[in-house]
Amino acid sequence: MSLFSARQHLADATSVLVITGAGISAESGIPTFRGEGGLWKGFQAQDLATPQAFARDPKLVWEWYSWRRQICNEATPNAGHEALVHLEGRIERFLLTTQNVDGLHPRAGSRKLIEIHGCIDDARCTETGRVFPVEDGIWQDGVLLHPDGTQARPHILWFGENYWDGTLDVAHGFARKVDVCLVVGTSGMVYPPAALAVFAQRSGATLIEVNPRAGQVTPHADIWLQGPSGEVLPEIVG
Ligand code: BV8
Repeated sequence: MSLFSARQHLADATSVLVITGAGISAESGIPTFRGEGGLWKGFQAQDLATPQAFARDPKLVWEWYSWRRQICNEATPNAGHEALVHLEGRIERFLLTTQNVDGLHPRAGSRKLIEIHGCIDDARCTETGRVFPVEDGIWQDGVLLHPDGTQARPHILWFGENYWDGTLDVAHGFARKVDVCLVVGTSGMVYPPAALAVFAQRSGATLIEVNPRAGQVTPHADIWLQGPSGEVLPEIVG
């Protein structure tokens, strides 16, 4: 019943907001943050994904991101990523807001996309704020420098950092008027993005969640499709 109902809502929708988290990339072999074998296992978020951690030990933080970047670059988009590209192609007003930094959505072909936490393939000059591809940087003693020799950091939004202009505010504005908000593969632990789905629902959207396990969004979902996104999304996108 839920699959049919979700498929019908998406078939009738003229505006859809999709919010994804690490779970959509699990079937591509990229560990999630908080699941078994997750990225945080053995590490603590506050030890690595914060400005304080980078100031304390930039080499360790670069090492962690280099290890993750290799995993991401070796992974390929799965049927869930591809289903969202198909959905984008047939919905008049569409926006995909991802918390993921793995680059799999753009590689799958998603274009109406905001990577609110940045992308693991990008770095940012700490002096000028210029964003550039990590591959164009210069590695020196385990830390990356901008081609002009100035220090750089991963272009990733860390805990305790405010969202950049044009990311969460754009997603929030879009969420004010959507027929469907589709939440895929997120525990809903991270704020403010976690509040986006409920905001969309309160503004009139039908809230559909795709996740094999219940999380913070599930109690609010109008429809909870309990399964892996690589299997469920192709079923409901039609
Ligand atoms: C901010 C980049 C204003 C880094 C990330 C106390 C209480 C509440 C909130 C706070 C608090 N203290 C501080 C805060 C705010 C804080 C926050 O939310 N902390 C939480 C964790 C307690 N947020 C911030 O700091 C944000 N900024 O608030 O600005 C401000 C300014 C100054 C001071 C204060 C506030 C910035 C947060 C951004 C952090 N950066 N990513 C990196 O990637 O290295 S967040 C990080 O978590 C990832 O981006 C990740 O995507 C995100 C969310 O995690 P999920 O994607 O949901 O991943 P997770 O493993 O948790 O879940 C995976 C899900 O997939 C599970 O549900 C699982 O069941 C499911 N799944 C598994 N397999 C599948 C599947 N689903 C479908 N199919 C499958 N096959």
